[in-house]
Amino acid sequence: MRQTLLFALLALALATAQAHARLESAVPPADGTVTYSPNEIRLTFSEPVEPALTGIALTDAAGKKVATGKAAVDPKNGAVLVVPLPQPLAPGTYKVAWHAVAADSHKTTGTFGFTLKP
Ligand SMILES: [Cu+2]
Repeated sequence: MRQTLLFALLALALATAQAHARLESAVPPADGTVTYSPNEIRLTFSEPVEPALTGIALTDAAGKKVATGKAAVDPKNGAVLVVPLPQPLAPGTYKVAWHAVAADSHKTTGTFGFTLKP
């Protein structure tokens, strides 16, 4: 029954790998253009994320950090992180560098940009 054990281990390894929080979608959309200053940034992950260990750094085209409010998980969906933007953004290009920790404690990171062109 050695083969059964190997299959069980393989299935476990695959299940663990899939529990990483991948970014599935964002508002504003990754590499997209918006015509209004968003009042929040929403990131939808493939898995629920730990709010205390998940967040973003928002920078403008010059690489200057843009102030954001406290990131929180959407009460209706633990896989959605909501980051309020207390100040309206000036037109331009922005970069979102995100980091997320899923329930399995694995960390994932990524970046995407969006453009505000009113
Ligand atoms: Cu994981």
